[in-house]
Amino acid sequence: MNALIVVDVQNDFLPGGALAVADGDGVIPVINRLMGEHDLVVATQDWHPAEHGSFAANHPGANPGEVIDLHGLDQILWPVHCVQGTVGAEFAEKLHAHQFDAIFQKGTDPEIDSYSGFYDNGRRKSTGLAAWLRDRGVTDVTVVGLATDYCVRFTAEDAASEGFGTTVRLAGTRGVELQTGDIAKAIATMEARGVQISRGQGQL
Ligand code: VGL
Ligand code: ZN
Repeated sequence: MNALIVVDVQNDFLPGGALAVADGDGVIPVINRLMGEHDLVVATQDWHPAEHGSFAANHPGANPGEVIDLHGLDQILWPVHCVQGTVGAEFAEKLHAHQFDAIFQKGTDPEIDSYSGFYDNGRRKSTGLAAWLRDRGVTDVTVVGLATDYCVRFTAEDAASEGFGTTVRLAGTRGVELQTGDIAKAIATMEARGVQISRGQGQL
């Protein structure tokens, strides 16, 4: 059994959103097509409370892009994004979300961020995604969505470390690229950690 993991294809990560990823909406037609080629489709949804510690606005004097220590972990500060219940947190309108078999929300604990769909950044709590996949006999996963250098990367690395045959389809991903080269570095790190990279057409 294989599953497509659709990472954070939410309005705030699309052009015009609070944490817009360049050409973020370019992943939508690719992902809609890939849904039909997989046995199961699961989505992750970045789902923060307004008081989330990853928001620069919650740290007086701090700006997005700065790194702080958040309860013992390095945390990049982001603009306020994907707040629970807001339009920005909803899945992209053109995404075929009715085809999702399950949705795993993450980033709900204000004290810790969660880039991976499997675990928070401190690996303290699981979302239940690995067990959900295993219970259904899934052995292989394809990871797509936003953003290549954050949530796609960490989700794919955790999938590989959980023992799933893991492929990232680059045509179905776009990255933040806070610094030039971040996407290329993320791809190299994923590969070094056992993730297969499917280049096809698309970014890099
Ligand atoms: C993401 C930064 C903050 C992502 C989520 O989905 O890649 N990046 N929250
Ligand atoms: Zn977030």
